[in-house]
Amino acid sequence: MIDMNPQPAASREPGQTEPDHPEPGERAPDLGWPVGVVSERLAIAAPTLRSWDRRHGIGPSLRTRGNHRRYTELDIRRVLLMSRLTAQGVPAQSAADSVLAMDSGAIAERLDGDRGSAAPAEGDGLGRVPGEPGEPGVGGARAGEVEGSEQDATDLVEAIVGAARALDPRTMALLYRQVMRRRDVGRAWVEVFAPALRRVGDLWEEGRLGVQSEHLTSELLQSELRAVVRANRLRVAGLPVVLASADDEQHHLPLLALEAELACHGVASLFLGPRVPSDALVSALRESQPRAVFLWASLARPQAEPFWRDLEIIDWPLEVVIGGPGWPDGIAAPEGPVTVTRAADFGAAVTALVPRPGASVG
Ligand code: B12
Repeated sequence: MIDMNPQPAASREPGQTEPDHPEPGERAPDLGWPVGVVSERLAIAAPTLRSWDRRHGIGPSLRTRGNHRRYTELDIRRVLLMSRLTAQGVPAQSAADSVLAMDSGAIAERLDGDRGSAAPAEGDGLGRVPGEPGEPGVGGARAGEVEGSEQDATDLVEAIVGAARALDPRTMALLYRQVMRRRDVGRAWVEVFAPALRRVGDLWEEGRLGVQSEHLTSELLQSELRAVVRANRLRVAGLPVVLASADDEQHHLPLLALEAELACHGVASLFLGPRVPSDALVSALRESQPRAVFLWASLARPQAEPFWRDLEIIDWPLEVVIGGPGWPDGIAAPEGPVTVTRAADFGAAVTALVPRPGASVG
């Protein structure tokens, strides 16, 4: 969390001087805060602070006699607002222009209004980054951390869509981490990632955003979700659940979200990914003999396809869980020990795939 009010700083007039190097851990000198302290306090990399100063005029208004930068509290608030605006997809120069046009009252008002939709932390100095090893069930908020609010989720969706339109991978990655710091994988997917993807898809359909933005959004999300899987790899055990997208189906982000969530539950997956030919899937099932397989389809599938008939050779109890808007109604399970159920949402799929007595799908 960003501490907005640690110790008061500037109580002298601009131009007054003080020793250049305060002792480590010492209170800020009266003149203001050095760049390293501001960097640590706001979790913004020092080179970024220097660049905002040099290029956009968002920096320290004071200098020591030795020409070292010193930030006043107002300078720090300007930086904080700059970081929020850029995180929301506002180009740096426009963000700087807005910030510099505001007086201290307007800045304070804006920052107060933004509370609860805090800017993403820069660097990895703040809180958990998905993929950090050593925590059980890594992939969600730490105990004691404030959970993301509904407003926060709406702002994050908008900010992610803004970063997609601006083709800004850095901001997008920071936003994804911000989402994952405050939520477990399931909530992150349902509250932020899926709504952001749907918005991106709608904008693409309306011709208001290029497919390159869609690619960027999904590529970076894949790395974030995979980081959760990596961090939990040593915990997973047991027979894997097979995760695959239907034949010719390129969409597979829901599989990645499921793999991450299952990993947090200690459930192993055999992740086959997008466009798995039906015959290859059936072979994989025969070789691995899983208790369950999850199949995703975003694009419309035919009512009858050979896959369902091919399942007749399965001779152990296999639960086939289908998800996604592409599956038609009324898919019938073949004769034998295979059951077919439809998961209407992410939670239903998790319930069906995590072994728990009496689990059912919606
Ligand atoms: C990212 C994306 C891509 C990426 C895929 C990257 C990847 N690795 O997955 C790329 C750029 C490659 C791509 C390609 C294409 N895409 Co595309 N894509 C999307 C996008 C933005 C997100 C896909 C996604 O993950 N959706 C999953 C969730 C977020 O959305 P949902 O399915 O609507 O969710 C519903 C339920 O499924 C449920 N739900 C949500 N999450 C979960 C999770 C689980 C586990 C469960 C069970 C349920 C569930 O809740 C929702 C209902 O309330 C969608 C937009 C969209 N609305 O989905 C378009 C979208 C799916 N794509 C679309 C199209 C047309 C294509 C292309 C055909 C474009 C083209 N001409 O090349 C190709 C597909 C080629 C192919 N053979 O598959 C259309 C499909 C329209 C249709 N129904 O036919 C969509 C809907 C965009 C649009 N609005 O028009 N795409």
